[in-house]
Amino acid sequence: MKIAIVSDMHFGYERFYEDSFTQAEKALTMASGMADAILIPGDVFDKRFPKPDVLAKGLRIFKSLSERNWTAKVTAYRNLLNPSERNHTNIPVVAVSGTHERVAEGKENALMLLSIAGLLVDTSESITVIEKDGEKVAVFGLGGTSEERVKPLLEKLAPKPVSGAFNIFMFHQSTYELLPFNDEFIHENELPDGFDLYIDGHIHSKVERTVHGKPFLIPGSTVLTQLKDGEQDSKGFILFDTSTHKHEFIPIGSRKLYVKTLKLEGAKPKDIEEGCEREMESVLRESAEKPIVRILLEGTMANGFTIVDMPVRQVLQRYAAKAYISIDSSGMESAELDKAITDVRSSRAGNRSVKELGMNTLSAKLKEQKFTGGIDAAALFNMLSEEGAKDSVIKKVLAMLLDSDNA
Ligand SMILES: [Mn+2]
Repeated sequence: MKIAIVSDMHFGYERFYEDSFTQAEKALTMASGMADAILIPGDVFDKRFPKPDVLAKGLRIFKSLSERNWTAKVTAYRNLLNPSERNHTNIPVVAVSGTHERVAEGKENALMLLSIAGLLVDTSESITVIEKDGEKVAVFGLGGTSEERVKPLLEKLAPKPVSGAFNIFMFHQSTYELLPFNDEFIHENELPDGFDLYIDGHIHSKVERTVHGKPFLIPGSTVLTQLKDGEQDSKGFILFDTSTHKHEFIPIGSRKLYVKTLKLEGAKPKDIEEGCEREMESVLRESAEKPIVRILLEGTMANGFTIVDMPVRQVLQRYAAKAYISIDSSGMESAELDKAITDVRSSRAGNRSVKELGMNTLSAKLKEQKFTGGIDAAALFNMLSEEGAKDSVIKKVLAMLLDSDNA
C-alpha cells in the first residue's frame, strides 16, 4: 500500500491565511492521486476554537477529499480510552489531533468535528486498520498532549502492533533527540517498540530518522510558519511504500521564502534603504508569485544615527503589495544607542528620568481631573515625593485638592 503523510496544515493560520488552505488542499489532492491512504499526524486546525469561516473551508477541503474514489477502506477501529466511540467513515484518511487542537480532557475538539462528519477517522488513542487487496495497515494513534502526560499515557494504552498487519505508530510530540533542551520530552527509545514505521507531526520542517531500527518520518507543515534560514525549500508531504519500505518527499511548490542578510558597516539610513531595495528587486525579478522575504540587517550604524533612524517602515510600505516582507534589525549596532543605554543605566540619569516621568503623570492626571488649585504640579509632586513626607503633609495636600474640587 502507498501511504501519504500530510501534516500540520494549520487551517486559519493568520499570517498566511489563504496559504494555509490552498497549500493543504494542494498537498491532499496530490496525495490522493498518488497514495491509497492518507495519514495526518495532527494540527489540521491552527486554533483550538476555529471560527466558522475556518471550519467551513476545512470541511470543504475534506469533503471533496472524501468524494475521491478510494479503493482502500478502514475495516476496523477501536478507541482504547473510550470503547463506545466508533468511526464514522471507512474512507482511508486517518488523523490524530495535534497540540493546536487540544481542549480540556473529555471535551470534543475541532478534529472530532471532521470525524463526526464522516470525512476522516480520528485515531487519537485508537487503533485503525486500513485494508486493500487483502493487505492490512494498522495505525496506532496518540493525539498531541502536554509533555508530562506522554509517558503515563503510553503506559496506560500499552500500544501493541497488530499481527498480520504493517504497523504504524502515529503521534504529535517533540522528542528529546530533536529538541535536546527539555528533559520532559520523550526519548525516542521510549517510544513503543515493534512498529514498522513511526510518523510524527508537531515539528514544522522535514525530518527523516530511525527509531528502534525503523523509519521515523516527519513531513513538516504544509504552510510556512518560521521565517528562518533553512526553511527555503518547498513544503510537501511524504509518500511511503509498505512493500518496499522506501519513502520520498513530494514538494507541493509552496510560496517561496527568501532570507537575505544585508551586511553593513557605518551605515547611514540611505545605505540601508538602498541595500534593502537591491535585495528586494533581485528577489522580485526571480519570483513569479508574491514571495515571503525576510531581510536581516547586520553591522553598525554610522556615527550620529540610531536604530530609530533606520528607514524600515518606508521599505516595508514600498514593497507591501509585492511581497510578504519583514526586516530584522536586531543585528545592527550603533554607538549612539550604546551611549543612550549607558546613560539610562547610570543611576543619576535613571533617577532623573523616573522623577520626570512621575511629574508628567501627575500633571496629566491633575489636568484630567480639572484641578485648578493654586499650586502647580511640580510643587505638588515635590511635596508628595519628599523623603519622609509625613501623613500631615499628605493630608494637607488632599485637603487642598478637595477644596479645589468643591470650588
Ligand atoms: Mn503544528
